[in-house]
Amino acid sequence: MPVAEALSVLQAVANEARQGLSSTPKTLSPWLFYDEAGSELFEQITTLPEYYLTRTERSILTAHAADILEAMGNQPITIAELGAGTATKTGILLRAATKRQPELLYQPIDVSPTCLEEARDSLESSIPGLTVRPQLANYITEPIHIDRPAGTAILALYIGSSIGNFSPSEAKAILTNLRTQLEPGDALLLGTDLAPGPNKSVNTLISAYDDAQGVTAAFNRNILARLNRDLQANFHETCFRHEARWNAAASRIEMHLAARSTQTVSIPTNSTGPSQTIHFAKGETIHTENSHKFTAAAISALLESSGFSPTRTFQDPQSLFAVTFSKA
Ligand code: AVJ
Repeated sequence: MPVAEALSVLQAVANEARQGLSSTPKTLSPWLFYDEAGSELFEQITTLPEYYLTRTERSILTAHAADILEAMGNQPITIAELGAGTATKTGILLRAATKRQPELLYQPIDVSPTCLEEARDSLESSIPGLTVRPQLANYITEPIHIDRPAGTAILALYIGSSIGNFSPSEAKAILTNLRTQLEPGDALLLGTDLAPGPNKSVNTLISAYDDAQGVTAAFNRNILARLNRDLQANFHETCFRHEARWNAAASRIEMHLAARSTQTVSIPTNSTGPSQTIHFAKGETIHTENSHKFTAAAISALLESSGFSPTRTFQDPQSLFAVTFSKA
């Protein structure tokens, strides 16, 4: 049975486009990247030589899956995941958990129905004892609900540096919202990309978001293609240049799409609302993404301010990425 996409997704796309493109500076929300084409481009990004995040987090999870599950104690667990995507890295933890208990419920929560279907199909067919119950939801705009099978503790996952997309106050709101579903004995595993340091240059960061093959540029421009597809807008994607900038003051990579020349774009009247005309000056940008990079102190402060008690942090030897285990 396919995971049904609500009609309201189209309305949400339209609302974002109308609001973000009439703001100064112009913005579009990064969740708009993840339609079918964008989700595929993101999967490609995760295999790029410059994009160290995914493979580094995978190596941390592989090295420490047993430690993480041991930190949950002896009670059987259920695993829930915010922003699960295709959940390829999650398989490491799911497999390790099914070795400790015969049956495991996994609840991936995501805005992409195609990713959720792929996750369910590939995980259920490869991990005996696993039941996948996908939830198509936007955990930013909707309250979260996690099912708790009788007698289980919840291990909530928010990995992949997804939290990096949000401002500090939004990040706190997401974790506080998640915390309402958790009780003593439950835990959160948070994956964060780390700020530049002795073994990590700003250049390493910028290259991760501006790869030589141009996959990230295509991913960024796909947001315009999506508005063309979903709302019949008429963006000329190639008239916008991909830009990745390091904003040191905010400790974040920013992605922008810069108009190569003056542009006028229209979104016609359609079922989602009235027509809109958008003007771009030469060089004007649409800010499409923030990807925050954390220090160890910033991770602890965020978790503590959201009602969690961080107890262990796992890192790769180069301190590129961190996975933090916190008790509820
Ligand atoms: C999926 C939000 C973790 O910020 O690194 C990858 C998205 N953007 N390349 C990130 C992304 C450009 C990614 N996250």
